[in-house]
Order: sequence, then C-alpha cells, then structure tokens
Amino acid sequence: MKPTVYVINGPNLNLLGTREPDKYGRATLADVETLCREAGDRHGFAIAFLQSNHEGELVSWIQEAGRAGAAGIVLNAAAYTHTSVAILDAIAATAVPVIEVHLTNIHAREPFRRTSYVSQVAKGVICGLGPQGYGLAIAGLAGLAGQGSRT
Ligand code: CA2
Repeated sequence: MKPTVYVINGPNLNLLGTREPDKYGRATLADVETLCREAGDRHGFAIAFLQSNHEGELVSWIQEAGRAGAAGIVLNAAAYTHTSVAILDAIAATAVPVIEVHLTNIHAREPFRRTSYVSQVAKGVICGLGPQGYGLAIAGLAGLAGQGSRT
C-alpha cells in the first residue's frame, strides 16, 4: 500500500476560484485536488484531500494523520494559521512532518498575517506561489521520506 499524504485545507478555501480571483486566482479547490493527486502519483503517495471551515475538525484530521502513520501533512490552515494554538498543539503532538502552504505571500499582506502559529512547528513553509505550492510541498515530503526523516 502507498504511504498517504494528508492535504488539509482550512476555512473559506472551498470558495477558491469563485470569489476574489485577483487575490487567490481562478483555480478551484477541485483543481488543487487534481494537482495534488497528480503530484502524489509522481511521488508514490496516496492523497487524502480534506477541507473544513471548523478548527476542531482540522485538529482531528492532524491527529488522524498521526494515528494512520501518514508520510506527511500539507497544511493550508487559512485564517487559523494566524490564530490557532489548538492547531499548533496538534502539530507539535504528531510525529508526522507538516509542510505549511499558502497560496499568497502572507509576508506581503496585512501585518497580522505575518504571524503564523503553524510555522513554529512546521517542517517547512511555502507561500506565494499559488496552487503549485501544494505540488512542491508533496515533492518536498517525498524528499524527506527518501532521507528517512519523519521529524
Ligand atoms: O494565502 C493563503 O493560502 C491563505 O492561507 C488564505 C487564507 C488567508 O486567511 C491566509 O492569511 C492566507 C484565506 C482563505 C480564503 O480563501 C478564499 C478563497 C476565495 C475567495 C475567498 C476566500
């Protein structure tokens, strides 16, 4: 069985491609899922692609990835990136490497977006590259798995 990468998306990302295209582009979340599945195929991963508007559900999926022995988590926690100690704690408690992804460059936007609780416990961070950042994160997890590194 292929190792699984969990791709977890936070609040409002279900609206991708339908609103604010100047900021977030025209790709839908379904397009991002297709991109992730293609990257998964290239790197030998099964993909569990998830989105929720609820903080606790994101926490539960991070825990589930840990229990399942996932190869990695690609996490765009959206607005919870900047507020959620619960998500920070869930990542800190898992042995699964987390790559934080943002479509936009969070350092070039409002000052409050420069604070990321996720970055404090993520293995790596990719932002500002749009949907391709998800594919790069999956490639990065493949590189980490090749090194035998899970932390
Ligand atoms: O750039 C990113 O990926 C963000 O995680 C997106 C979040 C934002 O709060 C973060 O600071 C950066 C917002 C997601 C909202 O997604 C929408 C997509 C289309 C239309 C409206 C919202």
